[in-house]
Amino acid sequence: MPNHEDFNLLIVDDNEMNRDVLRRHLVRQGYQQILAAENGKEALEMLSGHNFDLILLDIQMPQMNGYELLAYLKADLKLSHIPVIMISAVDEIDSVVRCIEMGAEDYLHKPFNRVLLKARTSACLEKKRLRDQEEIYRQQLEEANKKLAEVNQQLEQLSKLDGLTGIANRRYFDDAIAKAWSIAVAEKQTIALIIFDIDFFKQFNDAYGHQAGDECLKQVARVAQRTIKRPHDVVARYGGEEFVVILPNTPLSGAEKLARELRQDVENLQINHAYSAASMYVTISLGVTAVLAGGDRGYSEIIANADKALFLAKQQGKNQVQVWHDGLSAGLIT
Ligand code: GH3
Ligand code: MG
Repeated sequence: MPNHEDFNLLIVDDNEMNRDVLRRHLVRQGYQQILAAENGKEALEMLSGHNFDLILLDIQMPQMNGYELLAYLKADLKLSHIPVIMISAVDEIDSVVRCIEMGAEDYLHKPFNRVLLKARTSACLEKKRLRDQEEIYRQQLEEANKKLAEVNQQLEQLSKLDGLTGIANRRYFDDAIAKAWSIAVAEKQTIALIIFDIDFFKQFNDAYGHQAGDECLKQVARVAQRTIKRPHDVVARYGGEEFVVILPNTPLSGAEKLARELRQDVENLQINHAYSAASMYVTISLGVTAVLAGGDRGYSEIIANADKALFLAKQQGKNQVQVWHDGLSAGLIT
């Protein structure tokens, strides 16, 4: 609980004697930081340079009277939170009601009762302190929630990335293919899929070590990302040394072309592989398929078909592209 001396008080009254009497009372109650203004204009100047916790405001003043200043304060977002106690010789119920309706916290009649002044002043300040504290907690909570949302977003991102290669992982792929498929169905578009797998990778690991194997996976992932570059395309590590590419709104011919480029790009990396029967370098085999989304088809069908094409590519000697469309393999394309 703060001490009385921590509060900043502002007295607004055109009568010097009134100001002094009020100030003396407040000082006796323990308040130390008290400023006084003799009219509305001076009060507004003080308000722009200080943070006040309470304003004790006279009603009858020349130029800007207490009602006008009160209206001004309550209309200003930066000042409206400061409690105002009206102090007036006007002892009319209408005036009290008017001030309370305008947002004054309380009302005291002049000449005021010292005990009442003390009780109302400290009640107002305590309410203000609680409101300020609440506002600080609200801001802290808001800040904490913002940070939490950022961390959650980062976690969500990380949970969808493959730890070794940094590209999308299987989980990301599972979500992405479902989304891409429903868009393709809605737009009546063709969606293509490439699944590819490093040839003789077991032999590569056995011969050059697991670390070299990891490095090779990273390089292949990088090259795939470089080759597949449309914003909605997705390259993901499907598992082990197998990768998958989603190509939304892409015809089979386009997907074949990309698959051939990809095969060439990987071979062009010229990662030595003396134990491959397909090439002197690390190579990949690719299965490609494309389908017009819709009807009673689901996306599991294109995954299965691309897999079948990949199987064929492996069977036919590896380091090649095989295409699958609607149940028929189109044969060898290198
Ligand atoms: P194929 O030419 O028919 O594709 O045969 P392959 O040897 O490439 O495939 P196989 O399935 O027999 O072996 C795959 C190897 O890939 C075995 C496994 O040790 C390796 N592998 C899978 N994931 C990783 C990885 O994260 N890092 C490394 N270094 N090797 C991996
Ligand atoms: Mg392999």
